[in-house]
Amino acid sequence: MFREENIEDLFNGIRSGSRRALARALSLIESTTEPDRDRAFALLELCSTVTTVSRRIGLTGSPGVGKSTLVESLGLSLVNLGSRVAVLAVDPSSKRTGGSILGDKVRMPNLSLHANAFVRPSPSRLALGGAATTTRDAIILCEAGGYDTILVETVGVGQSETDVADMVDLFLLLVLPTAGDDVQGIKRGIMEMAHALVVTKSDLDLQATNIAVATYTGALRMMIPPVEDWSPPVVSVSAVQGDGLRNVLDVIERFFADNRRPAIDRVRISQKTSWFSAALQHELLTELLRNPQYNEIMKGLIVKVTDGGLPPSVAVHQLISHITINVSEHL
Ligand SMILES: Nc1nc2c(ncn2[C@@H]2O[C@H](COP(=O)(O)OP(=O)(O)OP(=O)(O)O)[C@@H](O)[C@H]2O)c(=O)[nH]1
Ligand SMILES: [Mg+2]
Repeated sequence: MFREENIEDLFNGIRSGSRRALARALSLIESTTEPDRDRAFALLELCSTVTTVSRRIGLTGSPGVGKSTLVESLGLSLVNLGSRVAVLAVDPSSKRTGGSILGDKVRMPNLSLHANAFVRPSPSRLALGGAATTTRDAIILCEAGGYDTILVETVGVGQSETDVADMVDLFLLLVLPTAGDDVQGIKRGIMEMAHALVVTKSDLDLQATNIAVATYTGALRMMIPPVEDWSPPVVSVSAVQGDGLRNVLDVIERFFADNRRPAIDRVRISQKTSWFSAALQHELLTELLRNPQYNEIMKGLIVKVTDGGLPPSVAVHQLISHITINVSEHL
């Protein structure tokens, strides 16, 4: 559907800051047709030549905790401070094909009207490389468009938090001011991944908020921080009233201070390595399933595994042997 458009023109459009061009480019990388995929890869290669010093910030937390509301007020503060802000949503756990439900959840009416903001509610469909891969590519496109701050909202539960933590620099975990009981409810793993905890909706109950901040601060002290030179702070905010927004902005400023850039860059390099492995695994499996010959062999092996008592490890080994023989014949 994008065949008529010249990729260099699209790239130049993105570079010139056109939101329309960026939106079209994001649809292109979500497309699953073969010609579109080739064009998307060409575009991504062009975009990866652009270096933008950026801040990639992920926000996660249970449904309704206040992620979108905070993203919107934070985004507005950041554009007023001179940043260009792009908002993306990721839902790697989602299997649905339309983006309307997700779109409803990340609307942000005020921020999306701002000239220096770009809000992309959702991938329009689950792309071939998986939603996480598409979001990573989307970050590259937004940065090529000169967006220096990328806010990624996690939508959906499950694996998504881990996926998002692996694609951003600063990972924020949002929690409700219900203190005590909640600390038990939040998975330790996700708390250990967070670079900061944000207690939301402080306007609802200031006392509960203060207790929550103290409780979470205590809980974090017992945990290993995700990076060496950073102890995760706990801050509170009312995104609706704006109280405490300064606290979150301070965390962002401190985290992205110039002297922390080398550490951030090192993390980005290791993220790229795991991104490569994840994308490779995904693509290899997709290719394998698409190939009729291997598909047949696989079906036969599955029957042997389920009915014939063939151990799965042996079956995998047999399949891999077929592939390596085939590859070496083609060399
Ligand atoms: N009182 C109060 N309500 C808030 C605040 N922030 C968000 N809310 C409300 O909480 C509800 C959920 O907010 P969202 O921002 O949509 O939460 P979310 O985490 O993005 O939700 P999902 O995307 O569905 O997981 C909405 O009704 C908001 O108006 C706040 O600071 N104070
Ligand atoms: Mg939301």
